[in-house]
Amino acid sequence: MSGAVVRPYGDTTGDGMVQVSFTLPVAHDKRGEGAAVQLANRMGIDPAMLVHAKQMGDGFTFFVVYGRVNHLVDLSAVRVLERDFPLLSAREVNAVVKRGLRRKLSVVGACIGTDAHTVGIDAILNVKGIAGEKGLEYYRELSVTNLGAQVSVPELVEAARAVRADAVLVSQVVTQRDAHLHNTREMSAAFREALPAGRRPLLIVGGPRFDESQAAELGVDRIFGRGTTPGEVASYLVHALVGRKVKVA
Ligand code: B12
Repeated sequence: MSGAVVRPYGDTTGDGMVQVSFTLPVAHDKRGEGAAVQLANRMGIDPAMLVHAKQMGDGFTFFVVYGRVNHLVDLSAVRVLERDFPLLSAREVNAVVKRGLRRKLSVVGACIGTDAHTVGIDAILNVKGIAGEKGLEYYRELSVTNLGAQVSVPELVEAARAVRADAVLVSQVVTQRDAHLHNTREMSAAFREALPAGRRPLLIVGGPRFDESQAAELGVDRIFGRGTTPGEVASYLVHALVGRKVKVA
């Protein structure tokens, strides 16, 4: 890559063109369209072209705006959480668990609070998996309990105790009023209260709108975001729970 500074691309390299979409609480008329352009200008998009507008119901309009920004991104100043554990095959994961734990590694998963979006946690846990990878149920040395949707925190703690969970995997997809953050904090506090440090399971949350760098702040061990695959999760599990003690063959 040439240079550490980049700018967006639309028609010609480096022209700064971006496209954004948003909804305003306005009717779809000339004034509403003007409001959308003004908002885009204030976001640093100038000139801003309104390319799509559609009324979403009484007094709400969805807009798409295309235009130029002058902002640059300094790639050397971008901070992200890189994967800091090796990606293992299912066979390697099974071998590490078998040698390191000498019993099955127990995992409990759930969507907590009022969240009923189970597709994400099912993609990680169910045999069918996602993106060509089988889910954790496929791993011979993992024992998976999937509690499904709308599980309360006390129910989750109880289930984790009952199966002596090594890890608890929680999914949070709904982010309205920061529900995913509140629920995660409630869950981690409940585990801290219910179990002493040495007996507490590894706490993992996942969902498309989490910031992966917020784990410590939310009281969990790891956060997984958009596009996570079961293999990444299984590899992390053995890294965090067994891998440090046992070398992969
Ligand atoms: C399918 C769907 C539904 C289905 C859910 C069915 C089911 N059994 O899951 C139904 C129709 C029931 C539904 C209902 C609702 N939904 Co809905 N839904 C969606 C939709 C279209 C897709 C979500 C999905 O399945 N993604 C596919 C999976 C594979 O992706 P994923 O969840 O991100 O999971 C991956 C990663 O995030 C990660 N991951 C996720 N969880 C975990 C957990 C762990 C431990 C790990 C390691 C990784 C991990 O790994 C996964 C695989 O890569 C989204 C919009 C969208 N396009 O995303 C809206 C969306 C999530 N829904 C939304 C809303 C608002 C609702 C409702 C409130 C609507 C209503 N007014 O009734 C209800 C709420 C119901 C409830 N009580 O939760 C909003 C949420 C907005 C917000 N900011 O919170 C969205 C974003 C739509 C929107 N743009 O408005 N929904």
